[in-house]
Amino acid sequence: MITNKEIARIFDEIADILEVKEGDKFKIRAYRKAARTIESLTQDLSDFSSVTELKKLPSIGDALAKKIHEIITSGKLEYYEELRTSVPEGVLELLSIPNVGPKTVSKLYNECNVTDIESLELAAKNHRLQHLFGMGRKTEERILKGIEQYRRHKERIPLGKAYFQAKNIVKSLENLDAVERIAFAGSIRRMRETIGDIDILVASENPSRVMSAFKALDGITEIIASGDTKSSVIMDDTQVDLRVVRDDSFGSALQYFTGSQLHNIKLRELALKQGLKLNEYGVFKGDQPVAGKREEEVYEALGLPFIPPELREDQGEIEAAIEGELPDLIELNRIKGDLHIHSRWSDGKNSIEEVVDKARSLGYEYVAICDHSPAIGITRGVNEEKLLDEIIEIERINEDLSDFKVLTGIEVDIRSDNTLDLPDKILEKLDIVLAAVHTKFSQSKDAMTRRIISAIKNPHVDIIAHPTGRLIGKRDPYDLDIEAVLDAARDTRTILEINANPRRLDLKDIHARYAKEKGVKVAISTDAHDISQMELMPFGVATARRGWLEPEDVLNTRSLDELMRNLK
Ligand code: DGT
Ligand code: CA
Ligand code: CA
Repeated sequence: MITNKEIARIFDEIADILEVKEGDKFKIRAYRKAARTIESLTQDLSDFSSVTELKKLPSIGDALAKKIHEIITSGKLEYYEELRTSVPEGVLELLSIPNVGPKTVSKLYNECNVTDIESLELAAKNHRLQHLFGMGRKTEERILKGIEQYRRHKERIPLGKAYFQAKNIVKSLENLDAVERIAFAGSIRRMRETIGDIDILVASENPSRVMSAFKALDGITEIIASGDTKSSVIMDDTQVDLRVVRDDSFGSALQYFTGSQLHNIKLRELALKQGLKLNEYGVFKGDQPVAGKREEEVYEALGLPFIPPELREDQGEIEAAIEGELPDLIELNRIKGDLHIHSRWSDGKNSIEEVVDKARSLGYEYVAICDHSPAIGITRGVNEEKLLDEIIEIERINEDLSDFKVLTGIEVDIRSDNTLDLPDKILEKLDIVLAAVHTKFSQSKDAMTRRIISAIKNPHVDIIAHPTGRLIGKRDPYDLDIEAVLDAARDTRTILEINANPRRLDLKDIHARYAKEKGVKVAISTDAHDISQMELMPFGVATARRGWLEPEDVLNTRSLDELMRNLK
């Protein structure tokens, strides 16, 4: 069934296109007016059975009534489909840029050969808009700003950024008297690597109090929707949705709004099969609620164990829950040490002593100092001579430590000619060797796969760090035959890293799961260049959980002795 809102959007888009094409002013106005009428209607247009009935609506004449009738009976509008093909898609996309209206787009398209966002950006940067039709420098700047804003909103936000933002929002609201419970929902609770918008759920008997506190938070630049129980705002370029429910349905609302949508669909089907109804208000047998207050109850009512949010992607978790075969997921408190940390000996900010203090405060039993080798071009990569000094320094530090151990290590560069940046005779002196690619990311898939496998086959390399080299939202992973890499890792007992930095999360969740299936172990490490980054471990653990990993799949859940036995 097509909604009024969708019909209104089609009419608005028709008006936009006509405007770009410098069409008839009256016609354009008629479509806009009709769109507004439709939006404010209380009845569904799809309930209107005839053109005559539709014509009775204000600002809907014969032609528009016929078009609405066509949409509700056939699901589409031929005139609109045709019109859309008459203007390049890139031109229509220009209409989504803030500060750029249909009139401007019309001028840009008809007089400046602007056909998409890229050509508009170029024209504005080269100041071609000013002299072409008298736009001021200010207008050009406004357009460039609009483009930037549009691109930002189109992109999904890296988990790392959204997570800390959401934490701050929760912190600002959780102490209000009106707030009984508060939690993340949506993709941020599932810890997806990127987030479309932040969803937060509150239990309260006083929703209006919660809403006004929410809308008064610092950093809000726009209020998109403001209702009694749901509001949406833009805060620091990110959309934040806040919903308020009663405490007795908080569990079912949390289940519902955590998603994913696909997980929920499957769960609802399962409920129906059992003669139950499942929605955001609870689980019902007939009209009788059987669960709702706690999320665990919702799963319990369906005869299932609790399914951790990180698994809720409809990737077999409901089937596994039915069979009693859910994994016993790894948890942060099982991590006994961080195996990839940079110190001041290369490009890290802190001394090894500071790293040790931080590691102990996190409850760890060991850390590995793995500074960079010289090749990657940073000014302070450690060469052979420096590395020998660093080993001596670490030995000295270990002498003063009782229940803690600093492992000597390196993050040796894998050069594009498949050789390592340091000779075997020094690598063999170290407790742990990480190898990683830092240059020439554009090699062919074959070449890159060979390059990484050659490092995997080195008898001293224990771990491949950030195996696919991606930077989320910034740099794509290099082309790699992940299957061949996993096979080589399994055959040589080489471990693959899950880099916990939320900019990397590399291996990513599905690759981690694939690694487990192939019998390859992972190490979850922060790659900290500053001791504060050692706190990013939870993002790596979340990625491992999304990959269905259990404590035994992860190297650094091992005690020091066991760890040493697992290294080459
Ligand atoms: P995102 O924001 O794109 O990263 O992904 P989510 O999963 O946070 O999606 P969002 O914010 O649109 O909605 C939050 C949850 O609400 C979603 O995971 C499942 C639930 N939900 C239930 N029914 C629907 C529905 O009809 N549409 C959508 N979009 N979400 C629904
Ligand atoms: Ca969301
Ligand atoms: Ca949302």
